[in-house]
Amino acid sequence: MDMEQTNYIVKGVGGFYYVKTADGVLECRAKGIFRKKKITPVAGDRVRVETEGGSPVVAEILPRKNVFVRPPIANVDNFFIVVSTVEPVPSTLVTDKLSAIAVDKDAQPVIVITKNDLHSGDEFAALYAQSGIPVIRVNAATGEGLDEIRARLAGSLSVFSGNSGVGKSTLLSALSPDLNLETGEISRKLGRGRHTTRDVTLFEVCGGLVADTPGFASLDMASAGVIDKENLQFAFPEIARYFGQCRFTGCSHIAETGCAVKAALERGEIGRSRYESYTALYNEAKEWKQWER
Ligand SMILES: Nc1nc2c(ncn2[C@@H]2O[C@H](COP(=O)(O)OP(=O)(O)OP(=O)(O)O)[C@@H](O)[C@H]2O)c(=O)[nH]1
Ligand SMILES: [Mg+2]
Ligand SMILES: [Zn+2]
Repeated sequence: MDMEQTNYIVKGVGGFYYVKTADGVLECRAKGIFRKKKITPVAGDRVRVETEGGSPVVAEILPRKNVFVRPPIANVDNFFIVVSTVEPVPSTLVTDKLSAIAVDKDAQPVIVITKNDLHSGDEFAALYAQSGIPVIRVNAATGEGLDEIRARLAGSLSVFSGNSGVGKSTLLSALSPDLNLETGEISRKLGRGRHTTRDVTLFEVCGGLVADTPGFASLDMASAGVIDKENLQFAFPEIARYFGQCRFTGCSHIAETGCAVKAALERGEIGRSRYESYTALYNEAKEWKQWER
């Protein structure tokens, strides 16, 4: 990512794209060609801007490193999965699916556990001890964990994803107090309900770009994307480690004999909940393939 030289979309709302340029943020429409090709520009896209009838328009999207459906964002380096110890309680399946999608798209997943002041996040963190996925416990009040996150933000594009109410906006405000983001408490006073962050928006934070995103309900997870069943094993770093060691080539690591992954599971080298998520996502991918045919 080069924040100095490239124009990038900060936010897209209602057919308008806000593009950060050397001359400030421009409000742009997109050229009709995108709709014809069914390409939607998203936050994080690096773009070329032209003037059409006196107004700036997004004329071209530069090649993407990756693009996510949920949340909609492109060119992601760090995919932070924010979970809270309580209210809402974390789901291992949702967390594992998001992290697998991140790995599959060549982004670095990082799990962040908030609300450690209300309940210890140690138990949830322990599930990832062998996963190879970094876990950071934060406490916005004491500042614990914030520096570890800041160190990952510099020079890259990061996104905070996770359920509504886990504290993504609160965390971003703690990292960069002058942002003044809307969080749950404030909106409750205004009687607007819990879904406080409405759009994916990029902010310049700690020498990088960070996207705050609207939280999702766990039910939305089906639309987050599906990883091909053949590729799924590579999206779980602790499973990928055993690739090529099973008796059968093309082993699904579900029911075959001589499976190195199942042996590692029995030895305790792979977390039980992680393996359960793998099998759930494998079955999902299998059904999805049938749908497609
Ligand atoms: N006790 C405690 N409360 C927290 C912490 N982090 C966030 N909260 C509270 O949790 C509520 C939701 O926080 P938000 O930051 O708005 O959550 P969000 O993930 O941005 O939610 P959406 O924008 O709806 O996706 C607010 O009332 C916060 O004050 C924490 O570490 N400890
Ligand atoms: Mg928010
Ligand atoms: Zn196997």
